[in-house]
Amino acid sequence: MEKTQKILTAAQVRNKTLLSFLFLFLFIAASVFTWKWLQKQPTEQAALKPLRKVLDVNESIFSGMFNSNRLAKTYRKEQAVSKVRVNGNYGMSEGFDPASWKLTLVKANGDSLFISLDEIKKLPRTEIIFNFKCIEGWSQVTHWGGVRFSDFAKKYGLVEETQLQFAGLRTPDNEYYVGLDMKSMMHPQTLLCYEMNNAPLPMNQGYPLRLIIPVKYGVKHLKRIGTMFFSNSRPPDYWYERGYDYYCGL
Ligand SMILES: Nc1nc2c(c(=O)[nH]1)N[C@H]1C(S)=C(S)[C@@H](COP(=O)(O)O)O[C@H]1N2
Ligand SMILES: [Mo]
Repeated sequence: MEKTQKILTAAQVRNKTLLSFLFLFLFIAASVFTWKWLQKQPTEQAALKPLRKVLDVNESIFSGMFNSNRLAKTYRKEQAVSKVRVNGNYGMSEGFDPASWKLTLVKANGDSLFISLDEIKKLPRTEIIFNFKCIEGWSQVTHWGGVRFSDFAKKYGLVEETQLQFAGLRTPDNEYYVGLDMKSMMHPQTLLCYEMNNAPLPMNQGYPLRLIIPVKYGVKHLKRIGTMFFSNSRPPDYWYERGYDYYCGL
């Protein structure tokens, strides 16, 4: 078959060109308008309100899809790095006395339990080697040991507590704090962690106890847990207050 070529007149070429430029102009104008409009919007938790709305909608979609049986990919021991990056030192203040540390566990009725590291070490020990991801864009395969939060909850009779929607964690000096949805806390790969690479957790990695929660980005893996509490409303969250997503799911 022979191809028929349409020959455009000079006037037609001019019209098409004008139309193209018109579309380009409209597109740029709309972008500038949207950008200016966005800048004028109020903020909510340090994020512009419309953007915060997008984060919240994403959260409701992804938390609705959350499946506790879906596990993060795990690796072999040899794949774990020996030089583990240290990132984020909020709440890791100098005056900390590890010898007098106990985990403060605030029960739903307001009573507190004070639990030593030795007691935590008596609970069933488990390990995980997974790819630790920070929202800054780096990731590392790392190896951790500790007790599953779900086993810990069983041992300490946290029945009422684990029916609440959130857990809140904070450092002993209250400088760094995170909030976590209970489904992610009860996920089988979520650990109260006291070992790294088969050795006690180093001080700068959160000694004596940190959270390891592979279904979340690094920000939520709070180092040096001081207090843990439970609630039906979102506990305060350090990076959420500075404009980041609350959920931070992977
Ligand atoms: N107490 C405390 N925990 C924290 C942080 C922090 O600043 N302070 N930073 C978080 C962030 S952003 C990341 S990526 C991981 C880094 O863990 P690492 O230092 O063991 O690599 O810790 C998280 N836990
Ligand atoms: Mo991070």
